[in-house]
Amino acid sequence: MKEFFPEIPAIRYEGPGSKNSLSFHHYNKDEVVLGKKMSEHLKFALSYWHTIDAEGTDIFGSGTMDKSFGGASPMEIYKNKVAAAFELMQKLGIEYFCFHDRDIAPEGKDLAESNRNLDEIVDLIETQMKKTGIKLLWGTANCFNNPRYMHGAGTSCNADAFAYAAAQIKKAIEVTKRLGGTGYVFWGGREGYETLLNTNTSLELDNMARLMRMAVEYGRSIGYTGDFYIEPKPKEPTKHQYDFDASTVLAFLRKYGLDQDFKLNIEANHATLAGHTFQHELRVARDNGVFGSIDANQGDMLLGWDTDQFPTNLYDTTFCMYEVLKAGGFVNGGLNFDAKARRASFGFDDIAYSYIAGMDAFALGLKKAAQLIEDGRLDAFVQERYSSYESGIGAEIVSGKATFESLEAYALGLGEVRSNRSGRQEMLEALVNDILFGK
Ligand code: XUL
Ligand code: CO
Repeated sequence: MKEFFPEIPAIRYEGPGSKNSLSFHHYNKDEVVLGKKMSEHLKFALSYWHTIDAEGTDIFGSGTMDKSFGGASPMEIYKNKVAAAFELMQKLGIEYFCFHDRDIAPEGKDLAESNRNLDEIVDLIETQMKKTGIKLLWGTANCFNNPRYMHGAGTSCNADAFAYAAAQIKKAIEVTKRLGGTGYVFWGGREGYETLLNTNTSLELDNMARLMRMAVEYGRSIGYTGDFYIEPKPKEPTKHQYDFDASTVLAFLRKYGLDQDFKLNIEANHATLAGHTFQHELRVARDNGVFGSIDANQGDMLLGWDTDQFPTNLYDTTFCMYEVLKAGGFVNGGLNFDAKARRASFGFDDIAYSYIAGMDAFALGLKKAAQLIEDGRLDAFVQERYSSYESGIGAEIVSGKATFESLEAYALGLGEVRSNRSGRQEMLEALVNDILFGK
């Protein structure tokens, strides 16, 4: 069998002391952290679009990598991509993958041909999955690339585009179900607007909800039992994306009665584009019981777009895993590396270096988050900070017994509020540094 990545060996754990960059220094898949194996905590997934398709193009330049894997015709290329993807995942020890319909098979001259292409490739993927034990984390439909979606898909002003998107999503759900995927993602690729001057926002959002309702009803009718996710993003490609951030998405889901059917897929770079930290978005999801899955990457704080870099920032991976652990861990979700090597990191070995960097950063993040929790001082501080709600007037507020009248009487008796205590932010930041880098 042809080897597509001869420069990448099977990557093994060699421990923190190793100087071999083609080995894991922290990700030790069977190591137990808080009673569970690292691989079960982290559930790493490969993103097909970045790793197997993207060739390093940006708006100023063409590709710097060739991902045709020796194929000549489009179908031959996409068949080779399947073999390449599974070779890579096996070498990296990645147990899951994620794809859009158009990542895995080329579009045909019409929808019927596109569906046939998809079926042919899905046969190959299914065979590889059986052979390797690698699983599908989630599937989705690319309803943003083709010019037919220039005005959006579910939020298009053109009902034909809406219908086409529905047909594409129907097929993508069928494929996800066939491959045993445990998630189906809605990322609103062009679901937003460029100007309010030409936009009926109200109809567009009603229609988006209609599309999502149909997806859930159809999915359940064919026996798909996995999660449905929305992936918030505030902008790019449109000026304003409707799924702006976790809170906006929650309001949308609740307005349309979809909040029992959807969870959130939180992406780090999307969080920072919305002016939030990654941890903030995860916290909103956790607090509202809709934490589902994660697109693991990082942005560049000096750039205003989605750079989709591999995650290497240890504070971010630690606080991410802190939220994940507090949320009870992944059920159907996982950590999908929605990330790509930089355009100038064009070698196939750079793919290995990138995944190793991301996986090690999350392995360290997991261990450090577990230490923060086991250490207990953060939790104890937060609990103590709110202890005024455990007795007296605070307990009355929390239990719902307090009224404006009773609170006024209490406040009149106070004279002044003299019971505030320091928030001790700097002390807590030093505590985190100690746990991260202290020994
Ligand atoms: C785009 C993005 C997508 C989704 C899947 O910013 O994150 O790749 O993850 O459609
Ligand atoms: Co994403």
